Amino acid sequence: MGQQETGSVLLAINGVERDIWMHELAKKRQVVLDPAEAGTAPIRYAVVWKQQRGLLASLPDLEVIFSLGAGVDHVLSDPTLPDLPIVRVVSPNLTQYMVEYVTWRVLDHHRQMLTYRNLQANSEWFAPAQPPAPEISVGFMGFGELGRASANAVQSLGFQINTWSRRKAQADGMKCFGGADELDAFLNETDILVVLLPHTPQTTGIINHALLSKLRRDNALGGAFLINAGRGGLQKEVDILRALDDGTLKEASLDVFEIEPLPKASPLWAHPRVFITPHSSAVSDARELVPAMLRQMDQYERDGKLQHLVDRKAGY
Ligand code: NDP
Ligand code: OXD
Repeated sequence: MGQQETGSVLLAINGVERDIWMHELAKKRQVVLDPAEAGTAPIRYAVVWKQQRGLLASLPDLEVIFSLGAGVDHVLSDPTLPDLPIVRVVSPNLTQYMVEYVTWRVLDHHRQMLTYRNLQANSEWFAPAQPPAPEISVGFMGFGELGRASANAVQSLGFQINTWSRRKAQADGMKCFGGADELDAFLNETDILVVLLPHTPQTTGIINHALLSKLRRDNALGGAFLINAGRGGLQKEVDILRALDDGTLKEASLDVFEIEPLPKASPLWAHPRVFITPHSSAVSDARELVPAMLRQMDQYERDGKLQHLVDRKAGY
């Protein structure tokens, strides 16, 4: 097939190192960073992360949009977005990274890392009581690709698992809740809350003080914990700070923020019971993801089929 038929790929990624994506895509396709560079070759595909508003609508030959991430709020927030299929990331590496992050944060809170740090700082030889994992429940808000894999890993360590999703799920040995009607029951039985929801109009600001106050605090760890690796738009940071300071929350691990990078002036940075990572819980690796995108382009050209499509109506 000539270039005229296969067309070009527009790489429209912002806030991410471009060279590696360019390098990997260029192994098989003509790649352009600006539509003007495509010449007469139609731009049939776009690989995007936080693309410029209006850019995709200006491409008359565009057929498929590939998101650089698992989340697609950064694509869908463009009000001029053309009505085309959007492929999101579902990949073993990304899932593995998230499983590791969630397991790390759950164990860190469960094994009282902050308490030990403080004891060490004071050269104190003291072992605080350690509740066993089966006495602690970890609740997953969002039980999709990442939530399910992370919950399986945490379950294998012996914790009780609760899940909450839009449609009630089924999973061996886990207590599954679904929809708005069952949210309070899910929270009331959860000690450590792990948030792996997408950011949609329905989930914006869902992690607020009222929600956090429904978590179980009279548990073996003496308080409730929050781990958010979903999106910053899910959380109200003033509410998280208030919840930490009034005893509603004991500790929080946050990987995502309302504004990223997290502004230097944010009080979250210095809070002694907040653990911050810079949106790095699960990273998109071009060396794994680009071959998968290229395979999808080839498949699409053979039979029109695509995998991991976003449900535009549901918003994820
Ligand atoms: P999936 O689409 O596979 O799963 C999403 C889950 O959220 C599903 O269980 C879905 O319910 C549930 N959900 C969606 N909307 C609602 C709602 N209104 N009420 C209740 N449940 C809802 O996504 P992934 O697991 O692949 O990824 C989840 C998110 O993780 C991404 O959208 C992204 O924002 C974030 N992410 C963050 C990364 C980071 O580095 N911090 C890296 C990768 C992803 P149902 O099962 O019924 O469809
Ligand atoms: C993603 C992310 O959505 O990295 O994949 O945030």
